[in-house]
Amino acid sequence: MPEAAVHVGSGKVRELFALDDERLLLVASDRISTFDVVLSTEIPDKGRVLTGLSAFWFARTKHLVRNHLVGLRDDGRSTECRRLGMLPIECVVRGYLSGSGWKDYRATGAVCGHALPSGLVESAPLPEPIFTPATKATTGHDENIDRERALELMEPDLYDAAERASLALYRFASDHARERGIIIADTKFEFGVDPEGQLILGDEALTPDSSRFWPADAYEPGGPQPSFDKQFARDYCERIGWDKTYPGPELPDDVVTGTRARYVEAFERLTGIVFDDYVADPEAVLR
Ligand code: PZK
Repeated sequence: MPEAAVHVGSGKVRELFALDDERLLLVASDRISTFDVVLSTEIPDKGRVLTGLSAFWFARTKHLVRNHLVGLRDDGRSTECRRLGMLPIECVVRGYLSGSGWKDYRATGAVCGHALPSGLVESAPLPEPIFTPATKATTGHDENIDRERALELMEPDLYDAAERASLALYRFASDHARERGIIIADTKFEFGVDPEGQLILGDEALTPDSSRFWPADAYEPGGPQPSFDKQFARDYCERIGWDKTYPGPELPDDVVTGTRARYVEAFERLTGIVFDDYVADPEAVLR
């Protein structure tokens, strides 16, 4: 008999369990957060979409960097992974100017020590993707930092390896996504090291929860862009005048259905796999 899984952590919409000393189980729920609040209404299959997408990218980027994936459970929402020592920074790559990157640029003309050309507008493409690390906040928002600040927390060789791997992963995935009508504006990776000190990609990767996915056909720099997956839910929240404090509103059925369809559409476009085929056999994304 295998030992029972021990709960070791909670994210906003995910749970983490220890299977043994070497392995963890990452479980993605159907919860959704908008404007930083987790809503009481779930989006059916959202956890499966994110788990399947992440596993798809892990399988296709092994040539760029090793990753923690051991296997997918039959439920399609649970990932068995290697237990790592996690790095103390979030590894963010930005190809477009949005979110805190846009805020920092507007205030200082730079993002995380990267001086940028003047005159860029909100959501503009950057001349080339930039690595913009952030601290891991336990409460509130992550803080953008530069290389020097990051090196107060970790070894330069490991930082440089994480930067190189992050940029390579972003270039690979953003090219793949752009050919399928999705702009990955930015994305966040979490790396760890194995007992041999090797850099390993962990967490979820290149999902709509860890990235900004924009529909390419609506892309119009000069302002904020619609989110590929969450825009129906965000529009509804704006329409009813919610003040964006806890608790959030319940979502009506048409908003739930529309949001679910967008998650499934992102999955099918990016993986080329019919979502029902993934549900029938999650390992379809690994082949
Ligand atoms: C790890 N998190 C974040 C995610 C949560 C918390 N392979 C790994 N080894 C060791 N630690 C982690 C991982 C991974 N992935 C990830 N915290 C620790 C997190 C989801 C739910 F509660």
